[in-house]
Amino acid sequence: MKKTDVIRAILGDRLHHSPQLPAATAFAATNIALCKYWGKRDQELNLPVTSSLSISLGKKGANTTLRMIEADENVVVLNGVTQDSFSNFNKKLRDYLLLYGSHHFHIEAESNIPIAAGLASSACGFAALVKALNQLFDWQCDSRELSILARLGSGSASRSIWPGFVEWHAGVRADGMDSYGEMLPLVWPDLCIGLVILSDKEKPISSRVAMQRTVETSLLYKMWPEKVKEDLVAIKEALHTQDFQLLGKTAESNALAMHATMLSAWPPVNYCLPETVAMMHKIWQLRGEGLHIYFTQDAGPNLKLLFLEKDMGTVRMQFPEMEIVRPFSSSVL
Ligand code: 2P0
Repeated sequence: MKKTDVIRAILGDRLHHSPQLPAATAFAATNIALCKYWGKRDQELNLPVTSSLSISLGKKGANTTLRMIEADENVVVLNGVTQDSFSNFNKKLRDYLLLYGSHHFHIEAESNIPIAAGLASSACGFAALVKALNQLFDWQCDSRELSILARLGSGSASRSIWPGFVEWHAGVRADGMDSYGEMLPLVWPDLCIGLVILSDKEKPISSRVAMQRTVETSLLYKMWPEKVKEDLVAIKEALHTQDFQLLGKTAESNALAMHATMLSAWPPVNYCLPETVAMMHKIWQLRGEGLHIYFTQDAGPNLKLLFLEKDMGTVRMQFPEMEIVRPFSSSVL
């Protein structure tokens, strides 16, 4: 099945709407997975092997303004800088927008997430773009449909349609109509996420390539669906009972298990730098001394810290360069 088949099935005749507004603007927060998405059952539609669960980062994300233009190509402006039409960023957008027809757009994207922090900029980028398209063409899609459309751009974008805690259901259908993000009706006001940037170098291997290699060659990957199943139950219990230690332990263990599947792929994939490992040891030492702090790691060397507001002062002293996000108060400290 192709992406265009899915888009036709969702939009039907609405695919032929002309713009109903001169321009449309939409925001989507970026998200960090507490239980990770690693591996696809369908590469074309970005259908995952397992479900995953994330937290959206409040006001940290992408704000995208879209208008249709009479031109031979899109004009893409990212944080005030017009992008080269041959850039990867431009190509990804062009390929995605072509799925909806041969129109061209002026796209202005503003992102307030730290550059190169490994904060899934494609997740909030595609989610904001889909929301803006929905408004511009007055498709009146619901959040489930928007999540499916965003997934076609990037898997993790399916979760960025929503704020708060979001579960992306893996689904079983070949057309992916049951594979979408859904917000969990839970809040955790004193939950803090610390963003620590250890390196801003481009990652050596894209997550798309790394996850496929892991699925194809890692013996440990066979255990990954079982691990996710257990972790999803534990994380949901932790969220319902506000058991921070259960949340932190499960999220950290899930991230480490994901990286273990990559290390056992061939050729091996290792996103850690020496600084990453040193920081893990520092976190484990602080935890040994009684501080309730945990980490998670995505497809890059930077760690994201999980802790509660009561420990913010101590954590900040240990990691002075860290940016702190409180997803439920939407304020950046
Ligand atoms: C996640 N990551 O759950 C996992 C953990 C990275 C590590 O989703 O190929 O950019 O576009 O579907 O969504 C990053 O992968 O990959 C990702 P595609 P995506 O957040």
